[in-house]
Amino acid sequence: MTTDATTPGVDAPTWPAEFAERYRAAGYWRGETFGGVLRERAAQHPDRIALIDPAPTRRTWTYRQLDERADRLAAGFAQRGIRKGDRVVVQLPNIGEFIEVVFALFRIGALPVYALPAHRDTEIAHFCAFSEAVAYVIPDRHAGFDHRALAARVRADTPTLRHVFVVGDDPGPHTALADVARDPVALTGPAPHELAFLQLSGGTTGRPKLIPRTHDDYLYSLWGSNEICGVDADTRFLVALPAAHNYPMSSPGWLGVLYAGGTVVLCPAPDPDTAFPIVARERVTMTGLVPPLALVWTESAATTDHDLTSLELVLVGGAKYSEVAARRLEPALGCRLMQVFGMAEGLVNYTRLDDDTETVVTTQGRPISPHDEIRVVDDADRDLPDGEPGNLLTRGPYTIRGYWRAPEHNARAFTADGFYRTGDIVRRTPGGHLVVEGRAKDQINRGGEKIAPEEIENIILAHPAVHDVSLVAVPDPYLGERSLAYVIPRADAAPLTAVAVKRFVRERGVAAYKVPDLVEFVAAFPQTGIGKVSKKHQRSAAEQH
Ligand code: OOB
Repeated sequence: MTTDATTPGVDAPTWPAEFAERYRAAGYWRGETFGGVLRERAAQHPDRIALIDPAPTRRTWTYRQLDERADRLAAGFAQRGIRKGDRVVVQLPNIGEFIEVVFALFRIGALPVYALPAHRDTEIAHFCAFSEAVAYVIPDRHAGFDHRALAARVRADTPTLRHVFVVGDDPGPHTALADVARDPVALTGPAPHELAFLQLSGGTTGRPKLIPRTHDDYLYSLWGSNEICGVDADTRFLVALPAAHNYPMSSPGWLGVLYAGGTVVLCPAPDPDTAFPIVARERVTMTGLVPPLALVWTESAATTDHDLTSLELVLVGGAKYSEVAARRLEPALGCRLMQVFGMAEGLVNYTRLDDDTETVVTTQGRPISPHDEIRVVDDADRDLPDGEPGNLLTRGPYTIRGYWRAPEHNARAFTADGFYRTGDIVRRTPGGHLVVEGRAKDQINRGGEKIAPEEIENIILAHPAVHDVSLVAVPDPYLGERSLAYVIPRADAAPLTAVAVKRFVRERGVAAYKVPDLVEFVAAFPQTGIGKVSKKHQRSAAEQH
């Protein structure tokens, strides 16, 4: 057997053999690959529509066309030297090429690293350098930003990066993706137990971690989600959130819908003005939203002229959805609500279609799999009785056993027997549903977008007029949370303004959602008993905002 970067256990811990055998014996790991699944669906129903990209001019792909396109792009990538195990950072918005590119990479066994469209120099340079990426795929421009210039900067600093592929009319100094496709060639491809891609973690540390997912484990999370959500060949799923995020990818997401032979409808932006006409025109049956979007969809539905009657199910997750808001969704949108509480590391919980309304509006669901092991523990890892809030630990057939190339972090983020420390505080109801009560990890959840305070604190600390900084969450009626930077200025430096701090972060090149929403200058930080900054005190002080 050959060993390369796709082999589990090489760059990150993997499931011990006895667990892998158990998951195979239970029928969860079916021995399929993403490339193989698309090939099968194309053989089963070649002319069914797999993908619709409605903007700016409507384009469609049948299963046969998507399959052929993946083959031709894979041949072109392979001809340019992209091999099994190579990492390729993919930063594309919700456009058809995103799906084509990742299936082409799956066919080769090259690993997509999913960057979000909002990521900028700091994040992209890190993903490319840390993953030793050989290629980076971008749009020419998106949302007013020139990705070609960013790519040129990152390429100059990243010796491994040999190719930049550009979707759009003008590739600049890079290669047009449109010129890559070739006549198909025979490719060995990956085995089902091997890595399929690297997903991003929301993160709590200075740098986002990479999450290694295998074909076997991720495909199980897809068909497991499909069974729970009732996804089948008639499902028309709207990808409203960024397609690169784990939630719209797999809960049940565009990958789940393609697995089931349904139709994926891409949405360029998730606001009602953009999404509602597409829902109406394409007869969308299902979508997944974060709570702030669910709020605006619920409000806008009351006055819209667009016909939303095709909607059967809306999933809401990524951040805590308030009970009050949850109660309003079904009557407003005329469809079923399902809450989803998941994480890119694995574990996904759903309320069920046959749950009563109280359960759907007051809980965040229960795990996909009977083999998802759930522990709710105190700070000394002692199990707590049902009903008591505690730290959620989990282990199972689609939850990773370790991050990619992060042994020190893994020692903290996982127990010795392989449970992932989610950092979430939950309570379990007598019916086995989980209720998210809070968070122990140092993270800000800004309407589903995760911010690792340390990452932004490190940037602000580099400002010459800053002595110290602490980033905390402030409650927000719309987003759930926003970020507040408490800054201690240097006594000997010129006076600093909030605007200057925000501009400094923005100019370092990070995703806009990570720029502090609020900045407050203070003389000192509250301390814990052992002299560390007390974020708990800062958070409760911040609640006054
Ligand atoms: C999803 O994935 P990530 O990796 O961006 O974030 C995971 C974290 C969880 O650990 C939890 O802190 C929070 O997001 N979260 C929720 C939640 N869903 C996620 N907190 C409260 N209520 C919820 N319903 O966000 C994600 C991945 C797959 C499916 C859905 C969401």
